[in-house]
Amino acid sequence: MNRKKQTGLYLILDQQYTKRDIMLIAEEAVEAGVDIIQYREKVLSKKASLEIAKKIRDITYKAGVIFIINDDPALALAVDADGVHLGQEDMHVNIVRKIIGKQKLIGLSTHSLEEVLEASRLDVDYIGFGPIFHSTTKEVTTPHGIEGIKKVRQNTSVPIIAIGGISHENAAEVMSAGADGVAVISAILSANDIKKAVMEFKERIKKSHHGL
Ligand code: TZP
Ligand code: MG
Repeated sequence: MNRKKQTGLYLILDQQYTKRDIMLIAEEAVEAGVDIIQYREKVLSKKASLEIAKKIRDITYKAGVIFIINDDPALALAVDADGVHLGQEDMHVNIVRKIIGKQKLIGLSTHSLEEVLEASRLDVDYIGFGPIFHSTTKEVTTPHGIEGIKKVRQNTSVPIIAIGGISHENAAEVMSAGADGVAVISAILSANDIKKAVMEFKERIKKSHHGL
């Protein structure tokens, strides 16, 4: 399952953003057809996050859903996740590649065309690009908008996962502008019905010109 194509709906699970158990959210999201799940943990101990990561690995593995660990190559190896997601302030891609090997995915967050160009020269499997719109989850400066995605698309052949304020209403437009996937936090974590929210995203993505 490693290094398979990173496209579609990318859900970021971070317990900080919901009162509900993220393992239960993972189960529902997987049942509803999410394509990629990232586990992001900035509070818990390594020991506690290992237990959660193991469970989400189990849930995603059975369903063939790509599982990415945020910013922790050791944890990714420990649970045999499909890859690691890195921010600009995290360990360098080349070092992480040495640690996790050739078979696993590396994603890198970018926030400007310059960072996208830099990332495109590295051994990354996808880039996160954003914020596209204003986000209530993360304080953002100036969002790049649809025009920003188009510009980035013209300048890289690396798969682009768009992030920041992605909703049911704008997901298709984001994909049609050239994104390969959309990364979502609040539009799914704050939904009353997780399955319904995931399925609605999948429908909208399918209807985009990108035609997944
Ligand atoms: N990076 C740029 S915006 C953002 C991150 C992690 C938050 C995205 O969350 P939401 O709730 O989908 O806008
Ligand atoms: Mg990080």
